[in-house]
Amino acid sequence: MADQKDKADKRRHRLFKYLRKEVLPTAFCPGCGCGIVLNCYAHAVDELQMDPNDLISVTGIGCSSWIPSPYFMGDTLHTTHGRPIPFATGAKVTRPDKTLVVIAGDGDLIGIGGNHLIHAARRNIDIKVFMVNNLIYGMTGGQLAPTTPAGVPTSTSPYGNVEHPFEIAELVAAAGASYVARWTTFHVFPLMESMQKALTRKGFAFIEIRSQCPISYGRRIGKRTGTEALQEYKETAVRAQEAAEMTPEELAGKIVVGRLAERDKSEFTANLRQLNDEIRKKDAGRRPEDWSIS
Ligand SMILES: Cc1ncc(C[n+]2csc(CCOP(=O)(O)OP(=O)(O)O)c2C)c(N)n1
Repeated sequence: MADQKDKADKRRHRLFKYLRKEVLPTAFCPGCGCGIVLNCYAHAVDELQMDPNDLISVTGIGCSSWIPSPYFMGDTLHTTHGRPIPFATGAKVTRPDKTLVVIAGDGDLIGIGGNHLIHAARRNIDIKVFMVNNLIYGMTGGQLAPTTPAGVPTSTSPYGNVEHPFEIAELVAAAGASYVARWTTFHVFPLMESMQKALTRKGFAFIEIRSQCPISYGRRIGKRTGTEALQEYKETAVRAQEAAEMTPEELAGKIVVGRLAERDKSEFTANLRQLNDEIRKKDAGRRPEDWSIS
């Protein structure tokens, strides 16, 4: 028993170095999934034995944006709502030696920031995006998001949502990302392994993490606790291989989890650097009056 406690203490102590202690405990609501995602991220970095100083974690605005900033210890950029991907792109272009990680919400990344997400996937920029999808705008009190399921009442659709939600992981895969997966906060070990894969794989990597928001979302669908959401994830998750054999009717109400895409393609910032080097070599010694685009 004492031995077990000792091991647990050591582990906790090891993971503490990834947290900004001066801002703990977190401000997340009871039952929120953001703490689970933070835990998985710290474990993923720890198990890879990455130096947190080699990481730049970037985020936007929202509850899930607090996972990297202020809670994760390391270099962080807390940017404006919807814009973490452009900031991360700039950082990657100027500091290709760093691993760029974006952690933000569905409102941030596919609501206001949707265009940045699909174009970063298309360009295959070497940044890792972990999107916490709680199906709502959590921080601002539960407004409709582009991920909110049809029929669900929200503060801006009190009689129920009349829109169709995005299937974001499938959208990002179709846009050309080199690695795409979906997990939930119930699937902590596969999620952590998937984060490790994303962190070590070159190119644009995207993980959609279905996560619970009992306060702004759960209570509107009669699920007021985090455990009810985890139970739902456990019961409705279907592995991608199994889902491939199922009909759309059988898949209704299910969450397809696992790896959804993996492909090799050239990476944007490397292509950009190579082109820059070639042009510099070619143009060495040319005077401004010699410039012409022909
Ligand atoms: C330009 C701009 N528009 C709107 C807002 C208000 N706002 C802050 S957070 C947020 C939504 C957050 O939702 P999400 O990204 O899903 O994160 P969550 O809080 O659910 O984790 C909005 C609309 C803002 N801060 N800036």
